[in-house]
Amino acid sequence: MLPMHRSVNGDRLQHTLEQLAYYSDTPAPAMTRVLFSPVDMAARRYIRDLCEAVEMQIRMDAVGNLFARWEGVAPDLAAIAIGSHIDAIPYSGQFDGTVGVLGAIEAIRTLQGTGERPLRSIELLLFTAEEPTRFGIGCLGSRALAGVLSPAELRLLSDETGEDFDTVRLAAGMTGELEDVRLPEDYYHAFIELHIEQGPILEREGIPIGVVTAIAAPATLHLTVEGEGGHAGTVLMPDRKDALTAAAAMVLAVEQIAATNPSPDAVATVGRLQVFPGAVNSIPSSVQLDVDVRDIQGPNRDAILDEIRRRVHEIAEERGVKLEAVLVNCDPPATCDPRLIHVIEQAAEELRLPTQPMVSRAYHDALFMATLCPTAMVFIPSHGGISHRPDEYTSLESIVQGVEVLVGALKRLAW
Ligand code: HGY
Ligand code: MN
Ligand code: MN
Repeated sequence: MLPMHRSVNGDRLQHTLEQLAYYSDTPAPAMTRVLFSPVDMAARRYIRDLCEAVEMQIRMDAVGNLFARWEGVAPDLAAIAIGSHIDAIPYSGQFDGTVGVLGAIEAIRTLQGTGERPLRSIELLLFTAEEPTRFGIGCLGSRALAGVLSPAELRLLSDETGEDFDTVRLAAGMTGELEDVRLPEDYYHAFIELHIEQGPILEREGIPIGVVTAIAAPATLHLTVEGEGGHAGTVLMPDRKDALTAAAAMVLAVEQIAATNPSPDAVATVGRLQVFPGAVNSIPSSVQLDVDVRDIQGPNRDAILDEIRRRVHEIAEERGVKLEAVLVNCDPPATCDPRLIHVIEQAAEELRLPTQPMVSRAYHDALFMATLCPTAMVFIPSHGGISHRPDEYTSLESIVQGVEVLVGALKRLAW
């Protein structure tokens, strides 16, 4: 029996978005919320309080994934999972991830308002560290849930200060065994993630709802360039092995390889570069840089990665510097479940909301949840396609529409 429900409470949802935005290490509208930082811990506490206030059973696993369950009348049936992340890269926006977490809570509150309990439990998932900011790898929590990141690999992770993941998570109160994080394949019946598009298509086409069919394949290459340091005044140009000029040539090669690839979905970015010793009058002796490479087609992404690795080693050779290239992650793309896509399209149709099937060029926790259970994503428009910037914006109307579709999908899946 599908419960009739009142529509989503937009004011309440707006309030929770504004409250969550307070927890940032940079002044509004820029968001910075890095894994297990004090603002991240306070934001997690806020989400917990919201869930506890609406009779959801809460648990936290050893890596900090938060689970809030609204128990169904048949608790032994595999639950329907919904959710996203609340961590935010430095100087980013207020909507990436958060609309999927707060929208999920609002969807559950809306359904609770019908006075009817679902057959299947509905479980909110707040994934730990979707962003790679602190430990250099994205989707840390969903990888661990899906067994893509093993306890041994988790123990090898360390941040820029040299603190290892295990120490940091225990200090943050994330107790429990890393060996207990992985979920069995049949643990969830389905997973749906509501997320901003982070691209221009929906707004440009005037379509309120995107239904994701596939999620891009991300890879990250960590390069360490070792040259010879020295005095900026006394070492003459022919005698130099400058690590930074070599790294600069590598950065331009990365851009050139992706920009000239025939695939329009091929992208490659160097977003982080650290120079040592970093003195104005000292020739850089060492440079660390991270290369983010993606394409919707896995094989094409791999070909780009191979070309980049070949070219940067060539540049190192030409310039007489040493190069170490470490592949941090190289993930397959994900395909969303056709039946879930149909459920989302039906829910949108019932609301008379036009939909557009589309690929996601950003990665999401759904990329790894898709290895655990049937998975799909609902996109809502990003103004100007802007994301990972303080001026990231999605209207409350669009967010409410996304949550209404999520409610419609849950009515079809959990009852
Ligand atoms: O980088 C991404 O695609 C995601 O926003 N973390
Ligand atoms: Mn992001
Ligand atoms: Mn995100």
